[in-house]
Amino acid sequence: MDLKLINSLPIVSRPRKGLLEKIERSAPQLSEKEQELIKATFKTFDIDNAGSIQLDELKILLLNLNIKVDDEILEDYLTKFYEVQRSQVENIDLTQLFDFVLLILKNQSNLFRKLYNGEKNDQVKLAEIVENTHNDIKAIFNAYDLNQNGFIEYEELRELLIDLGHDTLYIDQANSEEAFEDHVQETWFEFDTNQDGYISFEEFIPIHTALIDI
Ligand SMILES: [Ca+2]
Ligand SMILES: [Ca+2]
Repeated sequence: MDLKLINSLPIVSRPRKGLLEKIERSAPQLSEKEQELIKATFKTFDIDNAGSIQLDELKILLLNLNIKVDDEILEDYLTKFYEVQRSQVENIDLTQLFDFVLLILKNQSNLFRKLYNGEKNDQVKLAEIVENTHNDIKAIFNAYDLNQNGFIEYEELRELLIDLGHDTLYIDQANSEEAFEDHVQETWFEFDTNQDGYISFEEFIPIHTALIDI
């Protein structure tokens, strides 16, 4: 693409921050499905029915929940957990385990949490995920790559923005149906940086920072 063409492209501002800030982060809580799963897994580890399991079993237990956490990251979570518990416990009961899993899940973006809870579709494989942010973004990317061609197209981006609640937000704010469509278009032009009609994974990463993980 030559410079002249680039200069003739519309200058698109970032989505207005003030509006985005109005999208409330829902208070993270474990869904019933998550609680049931954790409870069942906890029971299989609590062999003597003591109502608690040893912390050194935690990593394997988490793996059973399809939550893959690096040793180093697990240490960080444990440190945080001890701070909340105000002691360095050796055993963990079910309530504490709920808190611990929630602590991990809280570090995921809201959209990711929706996907995790199967609200969107089953394309997100839990095991791929909690490991790190990159996988988290990849999982969201894959979930919205509805036709699975390795790119996000216009309609797929629109779908993502709807799931983020931007349709209601923009329509209410401007009291016009078109406001949301304008927003989709602006977002599209801003993030399809090489203007090839597709948003690649590399182009998608800034979307995550700007829109999703807020
Ligand atoms: Ca696609
Ligand atoms: Ca592109």
